[in-house]
Amino acid sequence: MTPLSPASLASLPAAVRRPGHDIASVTTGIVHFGPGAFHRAHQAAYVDALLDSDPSWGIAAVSLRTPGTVDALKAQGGLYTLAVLDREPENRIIAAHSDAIGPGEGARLRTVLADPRIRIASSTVTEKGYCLGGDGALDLGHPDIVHDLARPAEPRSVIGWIVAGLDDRRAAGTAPFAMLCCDNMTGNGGKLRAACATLARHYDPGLADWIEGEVAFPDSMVDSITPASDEAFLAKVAADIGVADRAAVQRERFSQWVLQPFAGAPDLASVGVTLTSDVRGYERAKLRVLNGTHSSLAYIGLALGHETVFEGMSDPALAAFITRLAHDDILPSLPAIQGFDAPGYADAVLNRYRNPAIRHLLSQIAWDGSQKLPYRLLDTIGEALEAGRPVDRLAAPIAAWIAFLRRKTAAGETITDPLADTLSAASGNLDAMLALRQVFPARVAEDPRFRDALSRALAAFESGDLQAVLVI
Ligand code: CS2
Repeated sequence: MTPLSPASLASLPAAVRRPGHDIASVTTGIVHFGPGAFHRAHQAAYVDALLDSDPSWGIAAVSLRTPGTVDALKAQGGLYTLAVLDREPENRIIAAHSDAIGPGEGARLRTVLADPRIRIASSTVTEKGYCLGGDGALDLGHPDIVHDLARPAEPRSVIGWIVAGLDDRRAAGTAPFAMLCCDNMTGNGGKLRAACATLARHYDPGLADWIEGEVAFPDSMVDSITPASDEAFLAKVAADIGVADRAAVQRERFSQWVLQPFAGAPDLASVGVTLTSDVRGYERAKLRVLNGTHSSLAYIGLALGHETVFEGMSDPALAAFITRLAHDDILPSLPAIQGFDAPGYADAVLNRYRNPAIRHLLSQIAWDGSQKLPYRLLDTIGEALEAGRPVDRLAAPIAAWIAFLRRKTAAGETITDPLADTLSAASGNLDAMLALRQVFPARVAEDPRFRDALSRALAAFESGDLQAVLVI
């Protein structure tokens, strides 16, 4: 089958939405680390629309370790299909990537990062990609950071690359690029700034000061449900559009990007980005309400034998539990934001899970629990304990996670998590789990109210009496 490319655009069915700009006129203004499905479905869709009015913001997609996406983007002239799965489905061709940099092209990346035309660098490398410890600060013992400290000119981590890129620009007297972290972490911009400054300080304190003082690291909240692209999905896209597309992505129609304003930014508001200095409130609401209930659905739903988010929400007892968790336990932990209807937001989020066109695997959401749960649930639990609110319901998904780790360990199955070996070894013993400070903050782990609630819920999961959990 012919691959999708600028040359094959003309042959696509009329219903396929084409780019609104001249692809050949686009130049690179953004370097993006981690061009996975989420980036291609979310940020790139905003940039694709932005290019219609300003072609100087094309994206260079960087993936130095895994070649798949970069190879596909190169072969397809940067084009791919965004399948919007909703009541009114749509196939839209995204043409936001003007360059792609893959394994073995580190020297070229260095040159691109130094180019003054690059005004933004951004990243979606998932929580674990930032090499942070349990306290949210750079983990100086992380093997990639140990490497980058020893050989800063040949970085391995994304932090090392950002610092090297900024170092070159400072040396050349070029203004820094703004660095946009687009991952699901509380205070993501501030965390990335601190991590970059920490690494830089180890070999050049002047650079560290410059990074802290001169480089913008806006906080952001990103949101759009984007299931991974599997072979069945790619085959459906090929059948729909009549050409092969190895970089196609799928998502719901809903998409939100809330970003702190920064100097030199393009007109992102014109393409639907919300620019506000109060990103924290949105970020916290999204992480706790959406990602918190998502992870809860994943671990409890898998224990109940469900496969997808839609299936989990079609189980009345589980859906009722998740609804109580959102309204009664998570919402009380959110600060009031002016004009923000928190209960309405929670209902809208839960409704998005009931989209029958989206097949979002619970097993995908269950990846990397050690990296996700601190932001998604443990912060909420810590605040509930401090305020004297009950934590019985909130402890249930954590117990479900531990039960999940035990099942995987017993079955000899792979746990997809950077701490897999540690988790596997500790999961059999609740005290050993609670002692993992990379995951459980002391204020949560050492509180008997949490420990009791957790061990009661875990006992229910172990005995298979899941109804006892779902009626909490
Ligand atoms: C999900 C997120 O995989 C996961 O852990 O919770 O990817 C979620 O779909 C997005 O954050 C939605 O914006």
